[in-house]
Amino acid sequence: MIRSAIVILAALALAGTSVGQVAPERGVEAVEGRRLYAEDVVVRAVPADARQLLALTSLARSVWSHGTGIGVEIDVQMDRSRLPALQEAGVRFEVIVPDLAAAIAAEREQVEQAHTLRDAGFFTTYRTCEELDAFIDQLQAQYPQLVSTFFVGFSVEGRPIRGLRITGPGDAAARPGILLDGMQHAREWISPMTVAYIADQLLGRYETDTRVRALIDNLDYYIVPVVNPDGYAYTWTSDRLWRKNRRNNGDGSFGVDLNRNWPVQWGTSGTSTNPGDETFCGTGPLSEPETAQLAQFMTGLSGKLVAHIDFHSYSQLVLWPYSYGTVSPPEPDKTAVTTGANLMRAAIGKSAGVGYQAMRSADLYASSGDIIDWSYRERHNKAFTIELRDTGNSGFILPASEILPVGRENFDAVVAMSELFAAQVRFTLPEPLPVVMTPDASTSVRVTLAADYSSIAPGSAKIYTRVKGSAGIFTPADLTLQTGTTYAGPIPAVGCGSSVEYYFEAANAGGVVARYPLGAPSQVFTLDALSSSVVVSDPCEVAGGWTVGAPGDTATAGKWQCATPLATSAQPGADHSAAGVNCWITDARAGSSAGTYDVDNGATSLISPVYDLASVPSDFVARDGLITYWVWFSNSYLNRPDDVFPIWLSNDAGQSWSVCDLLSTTTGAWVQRSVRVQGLVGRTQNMRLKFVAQDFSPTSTVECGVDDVTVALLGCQRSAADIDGDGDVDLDDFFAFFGCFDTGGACADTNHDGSVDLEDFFLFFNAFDHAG
Ligand code: 0X9
Ligand code: ZN
Repeated sequence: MIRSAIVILAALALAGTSVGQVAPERGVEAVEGRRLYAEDVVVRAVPADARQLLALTSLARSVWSHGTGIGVEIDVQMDRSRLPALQEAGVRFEVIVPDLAAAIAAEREQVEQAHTLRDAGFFTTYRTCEELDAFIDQLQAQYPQLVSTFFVGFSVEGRPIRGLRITGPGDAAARPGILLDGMQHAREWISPMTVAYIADQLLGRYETDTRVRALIDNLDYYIVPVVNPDGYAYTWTSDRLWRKNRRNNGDGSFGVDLNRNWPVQWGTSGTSTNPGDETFCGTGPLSEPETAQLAQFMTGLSGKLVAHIDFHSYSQLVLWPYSYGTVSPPEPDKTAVTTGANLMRAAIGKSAGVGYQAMRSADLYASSGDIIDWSYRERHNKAFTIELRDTGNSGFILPASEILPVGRENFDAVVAMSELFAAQVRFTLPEPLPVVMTPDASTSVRVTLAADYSSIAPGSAKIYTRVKGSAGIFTPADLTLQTGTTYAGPIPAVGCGSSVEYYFEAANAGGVVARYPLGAPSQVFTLDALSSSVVVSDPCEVAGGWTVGAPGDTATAGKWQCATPLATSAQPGADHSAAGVNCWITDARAGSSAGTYDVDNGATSLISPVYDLASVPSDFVARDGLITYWVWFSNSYLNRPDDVFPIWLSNDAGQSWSVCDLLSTTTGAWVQRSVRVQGLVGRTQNMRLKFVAQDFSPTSTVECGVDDVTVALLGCQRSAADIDGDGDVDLDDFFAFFGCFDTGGACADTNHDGSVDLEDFFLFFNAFDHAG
């Protein structure tokens, strides 16, 4: 574990240096009324003691991370002339934004440029409050069946706070509601864009995406992109880095931190009673019209809301209550919010392989008066804060090119979270559902049931199945309780090439029935019965054919090697398989501690040989490809955001890649994972896998392993009567056989003995008879 080279190691703290003796504030010059921050940088540090913390906060022009503590990472904006003083105070720091003014100017140029283009998409650049309001109206006009707009109230300066409600046709009165809001903090420009993007996608996909349709038909979304319109306007006209609202505090200072103004433990932790401070909590709980009216709006929905996300930036985090102090909600809520947060984190990671971290809000830092504390405790919502990209390279000045990727990954999070909380009975999976089943053999699938504020009605837990394409009704079978709250349900045997459609159902003690997937029975899970024909079975005993390293790899230690791993608390002591001793592992050595030979300072890639999934044996009809592998993943230190383990799939020998799997939490064992190829990328003769181990933090320990990779075709044995090889036996085959038989053609040589005779005739008839 090597400390990043840009960290400046200051000399021993000089006794008696006063952090108060610094140059008078500079950089407040403005052009056209806008603050320039001409000399500012952003530094990141972990204060070792109270004195260093004081140095950091007192030298700062603005503290960018709003929880401060000894040993807690902090980003602060300061005039570069103050860096020597920081160094003198003994603070070890790194400069993460070397020229803030340039970053702001570049962003401004992009925004102005994009605004001159008539047909630029809405999400190609940041949009003003007026543009976001117009966007709400445009969505309403475009989807009048699904959207109605609402008005939350007026800001301090009299700007309207507006929202849109999305729900499907029919009576929405009984539908649970989900609230999404953004922009409590003015400088976090990515938040309203993300919230608007989610609204846009929910609507745009209603007609075509069955998951989204099921959500909108069963839920009632309330979406407020801009909670703090005054602060937001001010960041456009005057100060890009303004955080609070624009309350005139009467002492020459402006602004209340809206996310310190909510009534749970108001004014007690991580907040300031000094009006000039960035985290000023206001003169009382809900003293601000923005918070007071949003609270009133939420209360007015009287129990309809079940879940809530408050969007912020930056740090890539999914946070669950509480914020004010290190207490958790009582069960079952704690399990519900941690499940929700981890589910969102996983969904985000799957989108583009970017890691977010899930944790209790106060474990990041404690702050009171936070909206999610109130939303959870007073409105009983499963409430979350999402801190969007990035982790500090751009901070609040996130390039506009990130709007879409951030939108996409968070849209996926909202879909996952909505599905989890929409139903009264919650269904979760103890392991991924199977991706394929053996033909002619029954199997079972497992699901975990929980009922908030209630219990599962006895006898109500069922699995419904039917053969796909039969258009018949679903047949129920009991789910049987296995361990804890995990149930198993039977899937009947079907022949090769057939599929079973299924869904789960259960009622809570109140008799409210819920189904999983949410849109069942029009939306169902499908399990295909297919045989596999193994193409490659690689025990990973030798490195041959594999490639270690890819352009862009930055790891300086812990690179992949094919070897026998030596056990540490983070690394397995053996490969996975009984046969052989080697596997792929990120530096097999153990060293003096678990972190000695782990991955450090970036990513290391392992690329598989090329697999051929296009060539099919003549006695097999292929329908898909299946790649199965065993992996080990260890990620200490609270799973730092970037340190996920993505697995990528290519069908063009590595020219382009799609994420096909992602591990984000320590496995603690070798685990098997399976990926179906079709639907992700097409099946070609140029398939490759890429395993990317990454550790961006010098203080965390990451180890990854790969073993026993199996690549197979999925399909069915070709019937002797399938003359045309199209996978089914029908009249076409019947006529084709006779055509061949008449002329003695090889295609009628059913037994492949070189001659066409009566034996072939009987073999064909037997196979034809038994087919289908
Ligand atoms: O401090 C805040 O309000 C949020 N962070 S931000 O940088 N966007 O200002 C964090 C909200 C979650 N609350 C706590 N972690 N206490
Ligand atoms: Zn914020």
